[in-house]
Amino acid sequence: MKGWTGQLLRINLTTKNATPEAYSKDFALQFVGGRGFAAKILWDEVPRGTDPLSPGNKFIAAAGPLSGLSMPNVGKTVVAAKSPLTGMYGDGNLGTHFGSQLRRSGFDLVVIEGKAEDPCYVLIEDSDVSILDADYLWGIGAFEAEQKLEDRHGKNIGTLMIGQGGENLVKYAVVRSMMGRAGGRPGMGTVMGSKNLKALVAKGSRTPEIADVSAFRQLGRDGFKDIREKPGYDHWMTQGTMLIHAWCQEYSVLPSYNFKEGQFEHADALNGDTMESMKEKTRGCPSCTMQCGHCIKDSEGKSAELDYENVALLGSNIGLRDLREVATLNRLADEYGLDTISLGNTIGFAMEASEKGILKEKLDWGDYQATRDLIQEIAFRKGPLGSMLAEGTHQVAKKLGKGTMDFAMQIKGLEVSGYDCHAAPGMALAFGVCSIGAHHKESWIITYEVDVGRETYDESKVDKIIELQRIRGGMFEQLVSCRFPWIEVGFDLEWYPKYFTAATGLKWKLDDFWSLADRVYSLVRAYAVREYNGEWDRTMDHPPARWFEHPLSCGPLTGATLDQDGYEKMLSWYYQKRGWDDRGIPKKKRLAEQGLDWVIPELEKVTTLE
Ligand code: PTT
Ligand code: SF4
Repeated sequence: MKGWTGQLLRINLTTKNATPEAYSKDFALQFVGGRGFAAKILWDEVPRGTDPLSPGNKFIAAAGPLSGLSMPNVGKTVVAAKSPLTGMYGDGNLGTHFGSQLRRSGFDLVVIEGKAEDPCYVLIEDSDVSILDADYLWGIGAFEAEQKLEDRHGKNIGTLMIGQGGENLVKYAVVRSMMGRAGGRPGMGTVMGSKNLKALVAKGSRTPEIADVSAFRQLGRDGFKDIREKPGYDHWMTQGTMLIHAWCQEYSVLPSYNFKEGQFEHADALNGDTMESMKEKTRGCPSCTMQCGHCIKDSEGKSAELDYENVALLGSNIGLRDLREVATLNRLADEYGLDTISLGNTIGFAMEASEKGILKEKLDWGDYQATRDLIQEIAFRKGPLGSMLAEGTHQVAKKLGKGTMDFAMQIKGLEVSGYDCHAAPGMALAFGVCSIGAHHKESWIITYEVDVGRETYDESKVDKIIELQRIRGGMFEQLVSCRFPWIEVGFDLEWYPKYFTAATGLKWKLDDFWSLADRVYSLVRAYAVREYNGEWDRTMDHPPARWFEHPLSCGPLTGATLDQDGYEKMLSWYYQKRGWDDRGIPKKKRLAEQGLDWVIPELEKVTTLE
């Protein structure tokens, strides 16, 4: 098998055993890498009802068949586990040398099981695996921990680590790497923390074997050149994801005041131009010519990286108007390893609950110092408020009651990313049916929707959502390659089957990747249905009540809300096109067509299938 190493590394932290395992060719062909590998293993090996924070959960870091090869933007790794935030399959995709160093050690993925008795970290050096004492790392932030690991194991290592948020089991703790990369929104860092696992380090010396070395080398060179010559490339390099900020304000989708509004009166102070005027450097993932991490000096004089999502959720969504202060909050989230999107949502929710007198603590919109303190309280679970907010908005709203669920901006437990949908039914549906909760990563339909007409509830929008899910939530997550070359500068999708063929020798077309994506979508959905244990229905795919019931009160779209009937109509189309029943559960026939008949007996233990 060329392209893949054909090996996974299984590490049990309870027994301290590390075992290399050959995986089958069928596993490689059916699931390819990244999300596909992780979903299949979690389905097979983490039994229904497993507590996500128990030793029975598994933490997986998975590369793909292109990881570590000389081509654009493959310096990423998928981290996955059963999520403590949603109770379903969860994952994220972050920039790191870890995946390529793991492959250079001879493995495509690592599966961590059990729980260490004391804080530890794992060092993988080719086939040598050590479980080491993490006493000197536990309790410190992700930046410092990374520095210490580099001091000890050298500069060119691949690392995945957690901050104090993961250690203290904040439910939305992420995995960190490279002094600025973060991934695994649905609590993948929390799962590491629950295993007393501070970090994973890999350094390898082998070169992954591929089918056609010279063709790959040429394609790699051509790909980098093509990206740099794209007409949008120079523009992208000025602000990266922050380019979208001004657009979001213009079209009333910029989350403001816990998604009450889609415009912010101080948006100019937070937008990409402001960021650009303060920019001190750029950084990003390995093997990337599009470095999108733009850093400014924060309000405490330290360097902090800004992305659109971070600025939207820790800026306008909590009523904060100073970009350097936003940058400080962003840096703290990075240091503690907390997901900025869930954090900004949770704080915005708490501010609104405080405004309404439901929370007794006083927490005003835009109060920087109170927010700064609160982030620390959340990371360390200090005090009743910090500890409560560490659970995420869904759990907090359940606890508080009094109608707070209506403005808890989450779907299936995962907080909504930075696009207000009062007047964007397509984007609302994209959040609603995203396989891991309300994330924009799978189907970012918002710019398309604004172009074609945001007031319509059309079947064509549903088709677009599925098309984007196949590309973004599918091919890029299985190949573990950054989607930005394609979506941001127009790098043609046809490059990817070419890279895949040169690596593996398999002559796949884009359609083969779409079938793969559909298979993994059905599997991840089946996983969710299984874990809901018979309680699953279509309301799980509903966005927060706020977008239906509380109209925008400012800007050109004042009065806008979503229409419930229109939404249901689109949701039904989505289910029909996916081959799922009207509860959103995959039908037997579709599962069988997708080669997933083996999930049927397990699903039938919790529900009836059509
Ligand atoms: C992603 C989510 C995003 S999506 C952002 S900003 W974005 C937030 N970034 C955080 C951060 O930073 N620090 C922190 N403590 N928490 C953060 N939470 C948020 O996490 C990221 C880029 C970005 S920047 C995006 S869109 C793209 N995402 C990709 C993806 O999901 N798949 C893929 N194949 N390619 C992608 N390319 C882009 O990568 P999650 P990164 Mg991230 C500081 O993983 O869990 O999906 O969360 O990986 O290396 O930081 O790159 O406007
Ligand atoms: Fe990483 Fe950004 Fe480059 Fe993608 S474009 S690989 S997220 S630095």
